[in-house]
Amino acid sequence: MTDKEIIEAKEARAQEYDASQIQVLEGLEAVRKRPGMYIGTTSSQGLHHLVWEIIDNGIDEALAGFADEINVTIEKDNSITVTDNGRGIPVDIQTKTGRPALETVFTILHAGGKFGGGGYKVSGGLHGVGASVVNALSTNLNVEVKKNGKIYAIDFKRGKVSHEMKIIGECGEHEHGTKVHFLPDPDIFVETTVYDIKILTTRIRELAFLNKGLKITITDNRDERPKTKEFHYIGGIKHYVEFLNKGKEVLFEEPIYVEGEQKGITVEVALQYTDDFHSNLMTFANNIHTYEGGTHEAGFKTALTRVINDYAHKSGRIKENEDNLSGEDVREGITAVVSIKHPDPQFEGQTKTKLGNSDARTVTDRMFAEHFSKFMMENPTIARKVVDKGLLASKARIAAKRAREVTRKKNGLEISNLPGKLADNTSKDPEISELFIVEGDSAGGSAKQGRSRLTQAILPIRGKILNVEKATLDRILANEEIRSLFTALGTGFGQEFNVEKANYHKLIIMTDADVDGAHIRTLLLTLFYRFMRPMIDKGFVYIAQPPLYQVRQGKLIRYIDTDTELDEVLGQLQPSPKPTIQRYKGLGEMDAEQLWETTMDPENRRLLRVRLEDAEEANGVFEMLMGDKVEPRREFIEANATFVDNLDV
Ligand code: TTJ
Repeated sequence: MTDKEIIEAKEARAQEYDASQIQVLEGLEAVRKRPGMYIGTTSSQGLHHLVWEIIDNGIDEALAGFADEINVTIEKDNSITVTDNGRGIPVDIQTKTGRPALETVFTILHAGGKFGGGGYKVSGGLHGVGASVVNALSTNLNVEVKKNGKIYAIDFKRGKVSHEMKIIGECGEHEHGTKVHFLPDPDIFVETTVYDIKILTTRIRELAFLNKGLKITITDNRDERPKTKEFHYIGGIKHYVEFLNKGKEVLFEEPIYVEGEQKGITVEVALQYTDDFHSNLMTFANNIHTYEGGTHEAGFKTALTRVINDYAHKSGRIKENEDNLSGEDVREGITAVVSIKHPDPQFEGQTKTKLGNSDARTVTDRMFAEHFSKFMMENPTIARKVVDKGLLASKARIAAKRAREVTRKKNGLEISNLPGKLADNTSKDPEISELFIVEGDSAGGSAKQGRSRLTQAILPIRGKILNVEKATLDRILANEEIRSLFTALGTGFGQEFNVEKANYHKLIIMTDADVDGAHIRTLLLTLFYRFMRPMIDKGFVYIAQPPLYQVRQGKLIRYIDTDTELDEVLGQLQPSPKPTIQRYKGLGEMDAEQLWETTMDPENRRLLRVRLEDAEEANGVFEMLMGDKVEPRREFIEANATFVDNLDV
């Protein structure tokens, strides 16, 4: 190279560097301008999303086989520290940018996980690329990397380097790992910057179940005496199934667990049967809960049905001229977790939680069928119980169908035949129509008087509704309250259920703010979870929030939700004249006008939208409270003495 060429090359590199720096700043500025595009929302959910983005990087390193422990800490100031014991993010200078890889990971959009070259075989499809996004949305972010016997550190403020990477100390020659500490920016997360230990713990436990052998700890340094909770499951999802079935009667003690790999796709399935009537199937792809199912779920279901039918035929439990068991039959009472890891997962559907890869269907089907049929052959006692359970379900299904046909003819479960207690609204437009399900006839009366007739329909229900977890289909269908609800809703029931036919796009549960109210709400949520799931998926289910107190001072009236707020307001109202306080023991104590003002008027009311996770949780709580076993129930009530009272969904 001539001198001239060398100078030209140098200039070109400098220009390239300038260009890439501008890109970096523009990239991270875009994240700060439209955080929703990168993390969905800036609500509490978005705040927690930051943690998942960072943890996912550690999990990728664990899945690649280089880390086996991740520690998560909520610091006193609601900043988060995540460490892993992996290889440590590379610190060498990249030729293209002239910057350390460690810097680039946190400043270039989409540079995560795959960190220039190498790359991971399997990585979280929704996450795992977001270290720079977290950086952009944090007032402070600090990283320490241990490798090569040295400790490297770099600091950022709102995404920009504030202290360049340097060596800050030495460590053992074979010590290695990454530590990331970040403080979410309150200018971005205006709603809240407070982390919820329950949300973090639940997902961390799930991640530990889904990645067997990986130890994940969580510590909350905001506590006076912080304790570290450790999640570490050698048996992975097998323990997840045991956890889900805690307190239930099981058909056989140890969950069936199968695992295999094909075409770079690993498949794990764990399952166990309980004496319940419904099925509890959870599927995951690359650690992401695929609520909407997809190809892996379809593959599993087909294989399950096929293998059980094959076995039933071979063992003579189903004769040649008899019908096969249906998919629903063989899934009755099942608790199963399907977890696959795919090199290139395609997520589809409304909430991007439906797996689309067609190879996931064939591989899941084949792997599971192969292992499961072998298991059935080797364990004839269990196999027979599984088949008999399916046969019983099939008989019940046929009986229920007959009962349904008869009932329908007799009573007409049709839209034209609206239940007597329903006070329907006048508009026929489902989009603006709301159905209030109201606890008790007296509150129902007030609601009917106070409502907006055009948009609000009222359906009073009396007392406790049926325990759908323990009832057979024909009993559920015979239940008056449940029939009224489905008839009013107009969706049909069971296999005929069609959410497109819903007469109301808001289904609002309105129960008392006490233990009984919470119980009825839980019962209703369980019913929706089991039999109207698409209504929840579409975000059509809500919970009304009646106030707890009314405080009146002369003409001034205030409605109040919590005891803390009551104290505050009373403090403000001193000294004269003495305010009168009314505690609402139930909705029935409010007159029509008060009920409208506080709980029904779209201008003033605060509705809580029920998410699938909430309903799922209510369902779990419910099973514990209503299930067969007494011991877990007592343990639960003791541990959650106040929980049921403010079951916060
Ligand atoms: C990449 O390929 C070469 C060796 O190091 C690999 C790597 O990046 N490892 C790595 C990254 N381990 N841990 C991380 C990591 C951990 C946390 C907690 C957060 C982030 C952003 C990365």
